[in-house]
Amino acid sequence: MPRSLIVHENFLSRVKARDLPAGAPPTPGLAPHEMVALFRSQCLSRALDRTSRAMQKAGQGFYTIGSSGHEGMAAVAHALRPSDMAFLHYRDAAFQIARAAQLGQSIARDMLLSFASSSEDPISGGRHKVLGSKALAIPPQTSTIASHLPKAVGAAYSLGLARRRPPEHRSLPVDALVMASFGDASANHSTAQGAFNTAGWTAFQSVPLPLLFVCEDNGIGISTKTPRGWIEASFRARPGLRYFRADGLDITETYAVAAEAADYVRSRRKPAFLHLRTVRLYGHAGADLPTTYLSREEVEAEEANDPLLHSVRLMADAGALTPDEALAIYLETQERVDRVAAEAVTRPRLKTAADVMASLIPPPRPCAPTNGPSSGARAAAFGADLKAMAEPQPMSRLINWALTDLMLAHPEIVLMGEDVGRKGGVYGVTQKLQTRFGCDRVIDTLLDEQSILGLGIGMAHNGFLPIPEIQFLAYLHNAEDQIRGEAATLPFFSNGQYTNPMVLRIAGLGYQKGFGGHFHNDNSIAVLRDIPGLILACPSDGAEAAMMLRECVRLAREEQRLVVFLEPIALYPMRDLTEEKDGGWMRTYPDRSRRIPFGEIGCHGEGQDLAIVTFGNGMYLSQQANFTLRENGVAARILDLRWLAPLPLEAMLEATRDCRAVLVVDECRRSAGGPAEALMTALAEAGRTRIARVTAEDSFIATGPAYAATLPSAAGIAEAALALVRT
Ligand SMILES: Cc1ncc(C[n+]2csc(CCOP(=O)(O)OP(=O)(O)O)c2C)c(N)n1
Ligand SMILES: [Mg+2]
Repeated sequence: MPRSLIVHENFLSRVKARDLPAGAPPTPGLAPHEMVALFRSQCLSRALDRTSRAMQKAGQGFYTIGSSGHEGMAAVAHALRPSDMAFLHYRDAAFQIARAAQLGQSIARDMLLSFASSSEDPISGGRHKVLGSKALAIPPQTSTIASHLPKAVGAAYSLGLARRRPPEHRSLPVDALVMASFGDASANHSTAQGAFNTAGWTAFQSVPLPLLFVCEDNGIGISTKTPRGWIEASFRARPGLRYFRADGLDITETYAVAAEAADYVRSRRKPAFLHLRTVRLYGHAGADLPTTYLSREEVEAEEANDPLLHSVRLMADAGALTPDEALAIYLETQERVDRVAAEAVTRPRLKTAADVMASLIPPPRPCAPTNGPSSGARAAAFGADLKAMAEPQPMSRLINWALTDLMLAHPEIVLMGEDVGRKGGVYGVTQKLQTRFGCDRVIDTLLDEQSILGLGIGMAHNGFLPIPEIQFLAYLHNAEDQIRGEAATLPFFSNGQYTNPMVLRIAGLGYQKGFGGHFHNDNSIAVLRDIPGLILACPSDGAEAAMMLRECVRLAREEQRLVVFLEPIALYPMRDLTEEKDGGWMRTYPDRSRRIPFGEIGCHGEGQDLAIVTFGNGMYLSQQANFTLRENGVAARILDLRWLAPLPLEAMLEATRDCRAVLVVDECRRSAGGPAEALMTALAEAGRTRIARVTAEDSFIATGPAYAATLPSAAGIAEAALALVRT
């Protein structure tokens, strides 16, 4: 017999026999009608679990991870306000149901539509069985363990800043708190540990962070037990994080302790950790049989502690409801859910690729028009730099000025990253910005890339426009799930209702002379190119960088896009093109009104013998190679792709149509997801035959004299170009 049926039969027979589990008397705090309301939420959660399994069996439901045993979360919801943003553990159906009840809504049908993957599912539009609701301030979660915790820290941080500087698209009330729940095994994940540490680190400095962590401790993660006492031992005394503990099987105690914790978090504006004991009924998920790794006695002991049975006892003790009345609610809830489910499975489902992909790209949002800063505000911010604007400058300086103008124009922009503030960045790109805009808007974060990205995502949830920085591309990789798994999927799984627009600046790519080796010269962008919906921009000179950055901010601010702005480190200080002091790679600051539209490529020259298609450092090297080509009578044009994801393939084909040959120059690795692969494919598919490519080797980058040995060179480009035109 399936465990779900055993638990159900147990409930019926034990309630009928008044054989209820022992426990403490009700903790005062909940009125009788509140207890009954919470019990109703618990019953609905339980019924939905059972129905989801039945739906799956009938081929009408597709995902059955359940909440049975965790229904005490209804009492946590009751202790919070429905506007407190909640990033939920996947077992928190009871929380969502109880929150809906706070607003007088029933959410059963919505959730059944989600189980049925119906396109009418209000949260994901049929893309996943997720908890979530825009009206209930519950963003949908991916199933990646703990990955929602860094952004919960970010959202909580945003509350303090929003008090001082409310952004135009603010979504959270001034006195809100943020809640994030997770399992006991998840608490060990490095992502979770990073979030606890960041919360503690922040609170330790008395920076406001109204964040309630809720650990639902059922003692196990799939089949691996959490050592007894581990959660309490590790969280009882963490700096900056107040520990609370409650028995999640008892709704009255859970409510009382959660209310106390919420009050602490809200009034002190400090983070707390609520440790809630729960049980896990039915095993981990649909196909999991707990008896294959736990003894029958262990499984039965958990089942004997069914929280619904505890609620029946507590309500009887409090005189709120008799066991027979409780039983009637349980049965009638199940009947109602079955009835609604029978209708939900008849609703339409997603069918085509276009249906599925409709929410990959978030909808635009209206933004208040801005005329930009007054000349007085600019003069005050730029100071002596204003004069220097008439002179050609290297890229790092022009990016700094573009950031300054953007921050003057858009008060909701906030920068965050390691060393971006006081030091002004490793390469000085963010120099003076903290002096210009204050510590609130240029945040020196702690050293944790997941926390930096989580801060950005969380702040975007509350209407800020984050511009986080990752110090070097190689260090994106230990945090990339925050972009790949979280930021990029949010519009998709919320049917465009939740977004986290941002412009993520990353210093990257190779060619730094005498510095770094691989970890400071990472030339792989494969992990950014394959993320649906993400825009990847890469400028090649300072003026382009300024104009592209403006477009990136517009894309994030107005179109809610997730944008990565990849800054070629080696070109930051570049002044000369071919000879010392020729100043050939410096540019003057383009007027504030000038932007380069998304998808527009750059075209240098009109030669028809050859088109060189490239980007970033490849632009610089190809311009050098062009001198050799001209000497050899080859008329070339050089195309700057600028946008590496999605690649502007149509524009590239159009711009090379009248050229006799096309050479792709790609500083990424030859067979590792660099743009050249897609470009060569597009050219071949378009019937172009005289095509070739120059790429980096499939290698990491060395330090010292061989720093560029594995990368395309100007000489190599010229050689490949001449070979191609002479074929
Ligand atoms: C990063 C990541 N690794 C592995 C998994 C697979 N997985 C899903 S749930 C789970 C166990 C989680 O246990 P716990 O946090 O205690 O939550 P519970 O299911 O017990 O409520 C694992 C390993 C995952 N979803 N994400
Ligand atoms: Mg667990």
